Amino acid sequence: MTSTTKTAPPAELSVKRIRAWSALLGVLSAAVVLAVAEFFAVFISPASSPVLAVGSLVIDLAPSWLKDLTIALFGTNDKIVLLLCVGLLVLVLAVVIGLIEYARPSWGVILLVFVGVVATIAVTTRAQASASWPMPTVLGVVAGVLVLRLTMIRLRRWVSSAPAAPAATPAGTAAAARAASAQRSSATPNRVPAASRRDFLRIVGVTSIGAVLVGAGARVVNASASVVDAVRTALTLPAAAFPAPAIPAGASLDVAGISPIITPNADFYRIDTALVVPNIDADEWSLKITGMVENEIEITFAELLALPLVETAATLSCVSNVVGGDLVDNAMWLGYPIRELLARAKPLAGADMVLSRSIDGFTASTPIEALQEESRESILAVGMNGEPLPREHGFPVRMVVPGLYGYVSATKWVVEMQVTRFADATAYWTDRGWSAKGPVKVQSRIDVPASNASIEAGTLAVAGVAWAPNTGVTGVEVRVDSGTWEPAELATAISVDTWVQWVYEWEATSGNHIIEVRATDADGTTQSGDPVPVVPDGAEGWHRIGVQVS
Ligand SMILES: Nc1nc2c(c(=O)[nH]1)N[C@H]1C(S)=C(S)[C@@H](COP(=O)(O)O)O[C@H]1N2
Ligand SMILES: [Mo]
Repeated sequence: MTSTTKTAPPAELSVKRIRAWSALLGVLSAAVVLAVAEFFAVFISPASSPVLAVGSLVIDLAPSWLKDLTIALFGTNDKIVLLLCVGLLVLVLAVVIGLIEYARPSWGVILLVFVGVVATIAVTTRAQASASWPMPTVLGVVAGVLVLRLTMIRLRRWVSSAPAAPAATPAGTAAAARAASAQRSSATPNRVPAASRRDFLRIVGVTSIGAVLVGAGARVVNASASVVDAVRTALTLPAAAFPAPAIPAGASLDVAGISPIITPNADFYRIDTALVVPNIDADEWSLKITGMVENEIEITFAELLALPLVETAATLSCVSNVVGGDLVDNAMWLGYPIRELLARAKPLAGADMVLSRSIDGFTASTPIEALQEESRESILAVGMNGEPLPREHGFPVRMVVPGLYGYVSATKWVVEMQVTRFADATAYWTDRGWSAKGPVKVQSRIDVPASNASIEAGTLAVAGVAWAPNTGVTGVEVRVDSGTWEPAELATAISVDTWVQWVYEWEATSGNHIIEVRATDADGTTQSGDPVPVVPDGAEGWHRIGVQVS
């Protein structure tokens, strides 16, 4: 190496400098991979970021003697050592990728993609991984490949336009020198060296700054999300002072493909306006009751958990749920009755609405009586199916009001309840054309058979769920090909607040058939067959499917 520096005149680009730049472009591409992956992990899950996933995979795969040795050597710093090792490995790989890509175009890209595939496997094999988890890594690698290619093209242009470096190169750099001279001989001769150099430096500068800003910003967000996740995982909720009665033995029908009576958290539908799920430190959280009250009150998370909590099942549904849609689910919630808190705050006469506010500014307008009635278990929920609320479902605290659509009642990440009047305030979706009040309409859905299914003639279970939360479903009927409505068998509902499973034994004969369902609630309201769109206060109509029987 020494001879290059000694013998070369102050040429624009010595082989040594070309190699240094190539190595740097490898590092830059790796930085772009990580920054872009970190950025998309913000929207998917902090744990889908490839760096941590690779670290975790290494921990899983490392032989136990190595783990023991690391712990023996570094004690509780073993994780930091591991991350440093992964970081060092990434750096070395990045340098190699850059050098190879310059000497043998496309080989660096291939190595980068290969490393990307390994990282994607690491992400996909994490225990909690969902289908979307590989996306940040894949998008990161795509961006990294683009940057590697585009910067290399500009480096080559610069090299080819620069005055030739001296031929004298030590054996070790022969390949790079060959590549450089090959580049020169095929170069477009009319490029001005200064312009190509400027071009190259500009793309390197802009990409570096972008990668650092995006990567660091996204890392900070992901780190705080990880902290909240860790706090949430470590949290043990108190037992309910008023546990829910056992789920009735007859609540679940034995029909393959029917919606389970309790929706697992991972499958529970999610709707909100949050681009990034808010990260709330439960210790910092508090809820204020403000507005038209005698006593404004504030309650912390610890104070809330110390109160006698109730456990109650309730079906949540979205006003945007189309007939037959899946924006409806049922969970077992743990929380404290809102009526008790309102009683402490003492609403003033004339108040008819509570405007609840999320930490991210979303608001919902709930009729105050829906929160005060003894007959309705409206709660400030802290638990969902035996766990603290998942972050995306409102950790640490949300509202759950049986019988009202989510947009007027189920505020997640709730931090304020302002007692007011419908005449004086409007909520987020009301300002966007939706109704100020949103009682849930009685609805029913066919889960099996699937729409357009091809089935064999014979006895067949047509089954699904029906719901009219806070009222209860008293009957479900099915009809085939616009024939007479036949009663379906109802399972035992957990309560009037939850959906109920139903099944209808159908003698399927060959041919194409239309199956429809309708439910009746405890007030005697039967679903109307006239279709009504979701805007402004919820869809109406019968769920209808077609099947081919052979
Ligand atoms: N903070 C906040 N809370 C919110 C919303 C929102 O956008 N932001 N959406 C509401 C709507 S429209 C519905 S249907 C329910 C959905 O709750 P889930 O995501 O837990 O199913 O949350 C409600 N609470
Ligand atoms: Mo909704």
